Amino acid sequence: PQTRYLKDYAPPPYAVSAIQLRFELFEESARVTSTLEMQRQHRQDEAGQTPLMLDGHDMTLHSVTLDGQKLDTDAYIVEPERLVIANPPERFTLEIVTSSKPQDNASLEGLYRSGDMFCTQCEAEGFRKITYYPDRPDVMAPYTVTIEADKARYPTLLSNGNRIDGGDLPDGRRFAVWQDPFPKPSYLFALVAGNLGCLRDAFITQSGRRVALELYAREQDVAQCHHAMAALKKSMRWDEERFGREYDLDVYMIVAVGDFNMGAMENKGLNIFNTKYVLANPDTATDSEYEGIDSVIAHEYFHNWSGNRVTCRDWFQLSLKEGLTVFRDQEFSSDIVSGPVQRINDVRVLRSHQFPEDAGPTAHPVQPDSYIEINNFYTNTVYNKGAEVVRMLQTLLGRDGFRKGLDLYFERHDGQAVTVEEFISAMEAANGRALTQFRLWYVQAGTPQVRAALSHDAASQRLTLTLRQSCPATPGQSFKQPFHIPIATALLDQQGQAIPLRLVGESNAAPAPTERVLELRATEESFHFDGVAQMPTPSLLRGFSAPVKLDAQLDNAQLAFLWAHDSDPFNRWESGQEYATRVMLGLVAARARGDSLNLDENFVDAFRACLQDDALDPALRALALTLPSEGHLMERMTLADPQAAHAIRSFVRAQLSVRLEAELLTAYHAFRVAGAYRYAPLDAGRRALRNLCLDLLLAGQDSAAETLALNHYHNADNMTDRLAAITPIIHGGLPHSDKLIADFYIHCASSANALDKWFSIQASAPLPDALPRVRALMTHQDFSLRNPNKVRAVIGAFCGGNPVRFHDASGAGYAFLAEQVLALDAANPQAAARMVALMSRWRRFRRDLAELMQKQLQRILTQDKLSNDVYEIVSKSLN
Ligand code: DPP
Ligand code: ZN
Repeated sequence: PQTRYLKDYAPPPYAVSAIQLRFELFEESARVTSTLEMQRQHRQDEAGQTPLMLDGHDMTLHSVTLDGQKLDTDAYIVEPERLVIANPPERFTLEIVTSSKPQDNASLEGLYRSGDMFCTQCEAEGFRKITYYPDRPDVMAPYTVTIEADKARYPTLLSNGNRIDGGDLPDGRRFAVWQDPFPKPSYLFALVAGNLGCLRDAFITQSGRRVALELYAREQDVAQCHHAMAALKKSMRWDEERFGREYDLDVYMIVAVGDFNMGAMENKGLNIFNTKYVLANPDTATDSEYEGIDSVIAHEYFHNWSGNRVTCRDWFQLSLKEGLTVFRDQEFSSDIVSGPVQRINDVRVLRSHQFPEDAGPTAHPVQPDSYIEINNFYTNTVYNKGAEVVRMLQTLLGRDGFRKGLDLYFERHDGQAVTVEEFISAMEAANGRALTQFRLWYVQAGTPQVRAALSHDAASQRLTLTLRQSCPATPGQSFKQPFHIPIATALLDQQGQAIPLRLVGESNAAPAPTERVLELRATEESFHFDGVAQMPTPSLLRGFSAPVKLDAQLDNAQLAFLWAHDSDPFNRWESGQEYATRVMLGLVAARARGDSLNLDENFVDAFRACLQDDALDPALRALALTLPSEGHLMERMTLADPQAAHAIRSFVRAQLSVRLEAELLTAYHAFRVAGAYRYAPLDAGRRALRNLCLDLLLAGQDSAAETLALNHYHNADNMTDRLAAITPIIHGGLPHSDKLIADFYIHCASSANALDKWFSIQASAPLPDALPRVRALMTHQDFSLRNPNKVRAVIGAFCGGNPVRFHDASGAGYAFLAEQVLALDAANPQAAARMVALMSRWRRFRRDLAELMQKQLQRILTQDKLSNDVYEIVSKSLN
């Protein structure tokens, strides 16, 4: 496989000024006629020739016609991945006829079938499976698309832009013509043909234009589209109000598709969504899935500006659109849910997925400089760390400065395909501020570490805060330059009040702020504050102002103090997590020594105080009382030991259950939500806290608690509560487990999304017979290896969400994963690569486990016909 490098970028030799596509869809094949208006941009080789190279594969080529002349087969070369015409004229019209078999396309890339419908997925390089084309984002063209299909089976025919024609054809067929006036790269092309129901609404933009909103799904699923429709309207209004961005076409369409590799896709005017992020009703979706719909609908909508109007020059710039758009959707969710809750959840995702990636063999910068398979770079680094980098810009420039920079970026580059550099330049120009050192966040991989030390001089009432940064080596980058790191800082007195922060030398004419963003640029810097009477408790990196690992050198008493008193809600949560982590790591060490285990009374007291702190909103309290995950504990061990992490987390849960039984029971009853279920953030917060109490009550494994959970289950009128009630029963292997699995199936049977939860709750149960159960689930009639949601619900839930059983010392879990990766790879390489990545950090584990994982990775690598996707992940992992 070939590696591609950012440094090799060259502009496209030919531009496309217009493309017309005609799709003739049949049950056995799809025939595509593409007509391209092309112009040479420059001369290339010494002979003055500029060969035209069009990307394409997995198709049958029927004819090539240049300026009306059908070419002989010796006038062009067909290679496995491209079509080459040696020296076409300066301007020409090229017609290419190809066909493919969508019904056999299991890669879910290009044109494929999902159930009874035809649909497409072109990002990143799927368009080349549809027709021969310069399939790169810096080739932009206006599209006119004609779709012809059987009228009875496919009455709904959709593509990007506006529908300009349509009608009946002979032989019971029908056609529709779509025109997208906005030039776009091929990755934003989309087509859908099916027999679909539609939920319709409308939106009036800030300038008074009416936009038709259409959500398409199978007829029986249309009733589940209302939440998504509301989310779309909220997103459209929000982007106008916060960023001044208005929608541009007359129609905005979303289609829900059951078989989809990603969450959703922002095709111009015609988003295609995984059903998981569109369909919801109280019986099928949990509170957090309702939130997920809000954020993914917003994300794809926001791409219309950050991605579509201004797109990427090449795929090394992927974070230009993804990091920025994730930041935008996080800000949206923060406004509609709760700022602190959203921030904590975003940081949890970053820490549990991106930090490990940044510390492993596939670590790469936010702007990667090479790749083998671009599909492997839709990563937490590009998305979530990319969003953190954009957020730091907002922190450094202020909200207004950031907005000015973004306005200038859109103004300068509307209709263009650009790079990260253009984005930073616009921020600089709009703010009159150089961001030279800041650019390192895009090109250096790895999570920086920051160590903080305080010293206080009572005589001069001066406090010195010293910050020191470092960054571990990552593949290909052994040495790192210091980053430009914003550190939001407060100092708390003994009552938890933030004291004024006056830097030495500052005038005291105006009152000093109680929170400041300190900018760490050198390897080590000290900041001196005047007028500090006593040694304060530092509250650093407030709101997680930078994606770094902070060691503030606090002791447990200080952590408990911040957990109870910090006025920054993020740091309250953070301090509780850090305190719990330390207590648990202490127990891991005790267990290793063979000592008896004892959960510190101070920790139990602090936990109780948080549970009973009615000043803390229930959603935040639920987060603050959620113990760090087994994965988080493993990250903090020298060598990860899944068995130890599981044993200790279970021990702490069981201790809390017994020692706080009365308090948990009181809270459980106090946070009942009155009335019938509806999704609303405040209700969701109460449910989260109540269900956390229930979960802890069951960790003690007594039968009274099981009865409580059974009642909770039977009284539930929604998926959130049902799942909360049965998870601890099924995961604990309690007496009613099997009966509940059978009963829950009946609740889920009519919805694929609900069934995913029925599968994953079993696959993630940390019981001794987990693997045989998983194998049995894979033979269930509702399971299919061809459906990515099911693969995630079973294989993903076991290998990624059940560490103690996946990492069984026998190695059976690893052998199972390798077997599934190979089975998947033949059909859907993207899905296979995602799964195999679960073993990529094998070196982090206990020696015996590491060796077993390594063996399986080696076994995979010896297979012939491995996809580039899997090859890249496995070879990098073994390096
Ligand atoms: N579906 C992906 C996203 O929206 C790719 N653009 O992030
Ligand atoms: Zn995106």
